[in-house]
Amino acid sequence: MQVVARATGLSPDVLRAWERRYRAVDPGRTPGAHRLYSDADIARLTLMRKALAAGRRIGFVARLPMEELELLVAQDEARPAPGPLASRRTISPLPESSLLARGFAAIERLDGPALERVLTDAGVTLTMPQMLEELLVPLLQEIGTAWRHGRIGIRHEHLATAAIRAWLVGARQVQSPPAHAPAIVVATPAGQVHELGALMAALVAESAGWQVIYLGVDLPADEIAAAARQGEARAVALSVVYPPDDPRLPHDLRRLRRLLPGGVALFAGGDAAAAYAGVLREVDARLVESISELREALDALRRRVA
Ligand code: B12
Repeated sequence: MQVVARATGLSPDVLRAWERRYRAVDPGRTPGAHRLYSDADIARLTLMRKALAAGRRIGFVARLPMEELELLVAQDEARPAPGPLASRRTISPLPESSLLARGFAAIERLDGPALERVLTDAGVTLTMPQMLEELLVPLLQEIGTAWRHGRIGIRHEHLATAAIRAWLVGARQVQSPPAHAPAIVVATPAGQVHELGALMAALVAESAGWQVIYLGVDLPADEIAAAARQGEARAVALSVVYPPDDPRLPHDLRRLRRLLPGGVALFAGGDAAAAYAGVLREVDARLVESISELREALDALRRRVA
């Protein structure tokens, strides 16, 4: 452990946490149960440290296959300035920590109205990207962690999901895309039932001036493609949160690309999207790391379309 810590520049605590939480590497064990890292593990951990230094998210980086990780770090190193995502680290402190704490406490008490008040208050004080990335996503991640460790139950997760879903649906209703806005289809592919990432992507697309054809979750490729053709969509955004190893998904992505009219941009994001980085590249889909990156990409595409 000490040797690997020195070689990678990561502390033993970080090494253990990355292994436990993200399965970043899977070292073997000696008969005495000491970790036995391979050269490939060390290379991977070093690349992960570099990607994080460039502002990438651990949850995203930890899932990337080795070739994709190498490519990402090479791209980051080729960029003269800090990566676009690094700026997220410098966001000034906001009252979100207390909103987060209030939100989580309300969930633990199963107090739906209190959670709704937190969301309403936050909607007034935070910008929409802050609301999504600094309150809702961390809150959902905290729920996921607490649930995994048995500190809260499915009832807490369901109460929170219902309130957050209602907030997102309400926020979408006040968006009014301009006339002749380009259309985008937002959905999750077959086998993907986590909806909130897709709803967030829909909200962001609308706020970026796109007309959203929102299909919800668990859609076969043929249906997504048919919606894109019918709505003359210029883009399709897919949310891929769980599972990270569905053998059907690569086939579906290839089929979707074949069925989509030429020139339709394909975006994929969500916690498990990076696990499909290879096939996403093959079908010329852009792997988007965050909601704010989607916003930037859609702004650029809309300017080109216009
Ligand atoms: C709510 C929830 C559920 C709900 C979903 C309800 C619903 N209507 O959506 C229910 C109860 C159904 C559920 C079920 C399960 N869940 Co669940 N769930 C969650 C929870 C708490 C939130 C999920 C969520 O909405 N995330 C979406 C967004 C908010 O998070 P994100 O993926 O990080 O997305 C960010 C970006 O990636 C991006 N993004 C997301 N989508 C998109 C799309 C585009 C285009 C772009 C650009 C960006 C983008 O935006 C976000 C902000 O940056 C998470 C915890 C967590 N950490 O997320 C667990 C979690 C995802 N679930 C998990 C598990 C294990 C399960 C179950 C297997 C549990 C079980 N034993 O049954 C089942 C699987 C069901 C299935 N058939 O697949 C695990 C997955 C672990 C893993 N990756 O291996 C998690 C991480 C919880 C945990 N810590 O263990 N779940």
